[in-house]
Amino acid sequence: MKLNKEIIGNHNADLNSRHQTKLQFTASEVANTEAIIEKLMAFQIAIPSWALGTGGTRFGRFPGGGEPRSIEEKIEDVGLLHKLNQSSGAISLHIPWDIPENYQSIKTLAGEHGLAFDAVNSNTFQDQADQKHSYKFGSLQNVNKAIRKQAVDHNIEVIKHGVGLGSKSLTVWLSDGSCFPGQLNFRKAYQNTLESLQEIYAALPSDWKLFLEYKSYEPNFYSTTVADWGQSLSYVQKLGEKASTLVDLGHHLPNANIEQIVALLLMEEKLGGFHFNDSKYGDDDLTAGCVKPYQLFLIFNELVEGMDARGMNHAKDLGWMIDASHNVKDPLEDLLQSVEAIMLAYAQALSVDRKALEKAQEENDVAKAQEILQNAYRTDLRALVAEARLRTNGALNPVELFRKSGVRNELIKERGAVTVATGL
Ligand SMILES: [Mn+2]
Repeated sequence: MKLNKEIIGNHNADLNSRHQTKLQFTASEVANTEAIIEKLMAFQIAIPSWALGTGGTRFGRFPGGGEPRSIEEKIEDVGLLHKLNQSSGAISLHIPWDIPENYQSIKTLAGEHGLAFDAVNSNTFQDQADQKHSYKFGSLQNVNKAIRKQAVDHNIEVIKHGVGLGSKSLTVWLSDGSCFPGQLNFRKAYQNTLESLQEIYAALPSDWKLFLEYKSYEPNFYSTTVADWGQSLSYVQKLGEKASTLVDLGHHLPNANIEQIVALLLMEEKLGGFHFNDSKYGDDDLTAGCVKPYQLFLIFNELVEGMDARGMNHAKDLGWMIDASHNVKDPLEDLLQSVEAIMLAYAQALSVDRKALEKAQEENDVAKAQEILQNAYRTDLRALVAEARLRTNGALNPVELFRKSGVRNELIKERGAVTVATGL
């Protein structure tokens, strides 16, 4: 199903006068609204192919209707999101859940929806039906060289699929680790992993990047071989300049200072990309900004400051992706909410009075520094995010239009009430 321009135009016409009132008020409160709107218009967040269907837990899964059954339908769903918010112009594929058979036709379809292919993701945390060796005791770290080679070959195959689609980066997340003390020699596990990563790195095209994602625990509960940003940094520094660390917001131990991690990785020129989500306890994969919106703002505050310090292009120089799962919400509504929360946090960070903050820091004026940050966070900038959508022919209120135009019912009619998207 395709939302046409007329439907979006009518929706915007209905909401426009209220929107203009809010926008004028915001412009009277914030100094640089035009510059912020322009940056928001350029900013794109990749949607992962595995987040378009209902997720689940190890206890159960309660699928919704009209979920995408193929890579083509996943592209159509991301196309719908992009049409609504004009900020979801890329899709991140997961191999082997989404193996493209005909690169050209998939690329053409994505092009019709205005989508690019973001990072491709490998999977050595599950065993596939046609696979010779099991990853039960790890993949790139495995004590068995034949298993390590199988995992390396899989990653190289993922790169080939990515090249076919025009992707420019590979994200590696490893579940490797151990469940019990004594199970693993940590040093040997590190060395095996490094050697395996070096083989994958050697297969990267010259204009590609490798993102090494870390996660503190789960599925292994005693040790994880790439468990935190320090361990990821240690690997990517040894690999070379095409390798960098990927920060997934849900992959930290409770109360970790993620904004500080981000600032230091940027300083070291080793921050490659992001997986946005939110959490209360662990890797909850909740909607971005739904539990800790102030933390999301503080992270963006460091990103904007750090990228500007290095003269980086906000929209292009880092990989921005969502990594979330939806157990009880419509996945498309949830993704629209995540993108909105990310755009809002970015807008708030852009509105921070940098000169005043620097002055307060230099003078050890702690109360003033807090005032500056909280003022930016507490000023309602939703009208700026909406205005960026309006100017790019998106919808003023994407979730409302998604509901009112009956998109989900149309998808159920097309695809059926009982469909299961590939993935988690
Ligand atoms: Mn992730």
